[in-house]
Amino acid sequence: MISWPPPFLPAIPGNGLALRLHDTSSGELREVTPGTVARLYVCGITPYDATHLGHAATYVAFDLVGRVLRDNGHEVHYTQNVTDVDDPLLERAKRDGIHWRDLAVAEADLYREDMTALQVIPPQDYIGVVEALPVIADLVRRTIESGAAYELPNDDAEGPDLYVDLSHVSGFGSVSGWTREQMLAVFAERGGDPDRPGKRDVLDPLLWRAARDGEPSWEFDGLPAGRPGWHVECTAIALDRLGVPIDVNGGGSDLIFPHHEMTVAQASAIGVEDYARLHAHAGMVGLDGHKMSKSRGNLVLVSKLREDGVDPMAIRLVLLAHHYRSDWDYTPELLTVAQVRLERWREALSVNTALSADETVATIRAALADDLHAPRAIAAVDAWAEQTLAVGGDEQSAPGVLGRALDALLGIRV
Ligand code: 5CA
Ligand code: ZN
Repeated sequence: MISWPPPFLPAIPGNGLALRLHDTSSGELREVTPGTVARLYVCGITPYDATHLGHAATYVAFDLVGRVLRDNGHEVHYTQNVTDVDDPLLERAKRDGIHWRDLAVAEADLYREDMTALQVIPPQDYIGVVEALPVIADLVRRTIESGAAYELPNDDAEGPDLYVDLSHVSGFGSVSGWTREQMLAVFAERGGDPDRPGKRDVLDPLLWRAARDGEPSWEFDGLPAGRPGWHVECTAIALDRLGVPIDVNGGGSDLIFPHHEMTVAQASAIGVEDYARLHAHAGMVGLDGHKMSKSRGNLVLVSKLREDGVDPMAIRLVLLAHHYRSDWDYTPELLTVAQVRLERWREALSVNTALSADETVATIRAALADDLHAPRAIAAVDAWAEQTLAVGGDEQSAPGVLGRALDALLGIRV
C-alpha cells in the first residue's frame, strides 16, 4: 500500500541521548541498541472505522521512538501493517451494505490523511494483509511443515481450519508475563475462540480460516482455500520486511495479549526465537471511563476534530501531554489547554530575541530518551515560553533553535 508523505524533518545540532524504553516482557527500562539500521514494527489499524484519538496516541508515541532514534543518528526502518481483511471489518461492511474492500480503502485513506496532519513520520513499508497474502501463506505452510499446525474440520466450510499448536512453541507467555487465568479472562473478547471444539489447547490461535460462504478467500498451494488468522499476518510481514530481531515491536497495551504473545509464538513455531529485542506498549485512551474503541463506538475522531477546524498540532499536543504508557480519558478541556499552550508557544517563538534555548533543547532530549517522557519536555518548553514572555532575553537565534527542535523531536510545528 502507499504510505503517506513524510513531514519535513529539520536538522538540529548535537545528538540526543540513547533511548531507554519500557520493555513489557521484562518490565524494565531497556536501552534500545540497534545495529546499523533500527528496526521498528508497529501494528497498524483494522480499517473499518476512522482513526480515533486512541489510535493517534499510539502512533504518535511510536513516532517519538523514530524521532529519538533519528536524533541519535540511527537510520530507522519502520514497518506497519494494515489488517485489511479480518472479521470485524467484514462484519462492519456487511452491516453497512458496502464491499469490505471499499470500506478498507476509504478508512485507510482517512487514516493516512490523519497521520499526515499529525506530522507522523510514515513507515517505509505500509503493508496490507491482502497484498502480503503470498508471504503470509508461505509462513502458514512453514508452520505446517514444522509440525506446529493442526487441522480442525468444520461444518460450514469444505476445507479444515488450521491452528497453531502452542505445545510446539517455546517461551509462550514471555511477552505478557501473564498467568493462564489472566490470558483466559480476555482471550475471547480479543478475537480468540476458546470454545471451538477440538482444540488441543483452548488458547491455540487460529492460523488459517477455511473459506466460508460470503467471505473472501484465496487459494495457495498446500492450503485449503481461505484467509489468514490475525496474528500470523504481523509475524509474516515483520519477518519479510524487517527480519529479526526487531529492535522495537510496538502497539497499544490491548495487543500485549493475545496479539503480541501469539505473534512471537508464531515465529517460535517456525524456529525463530529472537523475534524482538523489546516489546513496547502504549496506554489506552478512553472516553467517559471506557476504552475508546470502534466496537463500543465511543469515539473522538481525529478527522472530525480536523473538520471542525481544530489545529492538528493542538491535537498532537493533547496526546503528548500524557506519558505514552498511562491510560487516560479524553475531555474537551484537554483540547482547550493544548490550544492555549500552542498559542503561548507561538507567541514566545515569534519574538525577535529570547532566552537561550540550549538548556530547553537538552531537557527535551533527556526527557524523550527517558522512556519518551513528553510531558516533561512540554513542561520545559512552557517554562521557556513563560520566561521569554515575562523577562525576555537577548539571543536572536533562540526562537529558531527551539522551533526547529520542537519540530524535529516532538513533531510540533509552530
Ligand atoms: N490491526 C490490529 C493490529 S495488527 C489492530 O489492533 N487494529 S486497531 O485498529 O484495533 O488498533 C490500531 C492500534 O491502535 C493498535 O496498536 C491498538 O493497540 C491501538 N489502539 C486501539 N484502541 C486504542 C485506545 N483506545 N487507546 C490507545 N491505543 C489504541
Ligand atoms: Zn499486529
